[in-house]
Amino acid sequence: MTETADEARGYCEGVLAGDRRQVARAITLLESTRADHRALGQQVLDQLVPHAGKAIRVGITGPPGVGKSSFIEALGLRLVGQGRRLAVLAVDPSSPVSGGSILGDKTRMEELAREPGAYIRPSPSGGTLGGVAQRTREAMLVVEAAGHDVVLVETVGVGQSEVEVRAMVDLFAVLLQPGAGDDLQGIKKGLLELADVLVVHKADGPQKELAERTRADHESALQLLRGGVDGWTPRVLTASSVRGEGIAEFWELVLEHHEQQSRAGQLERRRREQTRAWLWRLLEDGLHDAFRGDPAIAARLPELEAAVEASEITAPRAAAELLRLFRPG
Ligand SMILES: Nc1nc2c(ncn2[C@@H]2O[C@H](COP(=O)(O)OP(=O)(O)O)[C@@H](O)[C@H]2O)c(=O)[nH]1
Ligand SMILES: [Mg+2]
Repeated sequence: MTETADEARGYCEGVLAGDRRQVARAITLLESTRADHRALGQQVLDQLVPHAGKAIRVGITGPPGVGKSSFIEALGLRLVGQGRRLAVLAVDPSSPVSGGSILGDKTRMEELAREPGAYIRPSPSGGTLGGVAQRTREAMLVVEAAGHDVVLVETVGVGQSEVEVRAMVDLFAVLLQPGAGDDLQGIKKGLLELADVLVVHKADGPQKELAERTRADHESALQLLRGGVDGWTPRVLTASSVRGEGIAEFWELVLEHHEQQSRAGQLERRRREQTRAWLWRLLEDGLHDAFRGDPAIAARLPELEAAVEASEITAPRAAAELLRLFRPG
């Protein structure tokens, strides 16, 4: 017990000193499937949490190939150039255990990865989306405790992962292709509703004009969709990572949003709600697992499922009976 406490303290000291190796090791503990590793990881987290929470948390999503990694690298290099310490985390539930991930294509962030002020962590591999997102939340607390003052979370905007990421960041940015919305390749309305900032990316070369039109189209659409919610009107801008355009403007918007939301007390509210939602997510997952693992439930469930399917009993009645049988602990 004291041995573990000592071990946990060792990790914490390393993380708080900004030691990248200890940061990586602490996150690995939290991602581990071994119960003892996770228990130690949670002890480390307990001690780190008071030091976390000071970063600006930004989520970046968009369809595959829109240039998320390129944009993050361009932005990241700019930020470390300003003396900021940046962490990039990824949420990619589809990544195979082989290590493939949306950040797996290292070539694109090679330059950023070499910067001492930047820490890049690929997505935890395997597990459910919920599990992957939980690990990323924990990793975020670790990198914040290590003194990173900007955390960028990259995810692919094709499923539900963007909802998970939106629930852990202060500002959520969606990258679009020039011409998005003109056809079926356009992003879903649901994704637009999550966006605090939209970036029409690859606004360069022959696509520049189209990008500008896409920007104008989305600007009016977005104001109708989300005008004034939490005091922030979503903004749309164009950018090109290749040409380095729109990157500074994007960061200015992030700072403007941060300042405005802090002043209104909205930032704190958003984070408190996010933390409470995280608790409920964990409770729901835990209850679900306990229910599935309960012997009394396991003995009765197949029969009641069959009875519900055959309309011999209503679903509400079957659920009520099963919940009565459920005696966790
Ligand atoms: N024209 C143009 N191409 C870009 C830009 N940024 C990235 N790309 C290209 O788009 C492709 C996908 O980029 P990547 O960053 O891996 O996209 P991700 O899948 O969204 O992370 C690559 O071939 C990049 O070279 C840009 O600003 N302009
Ligand atoms: Mg990528």
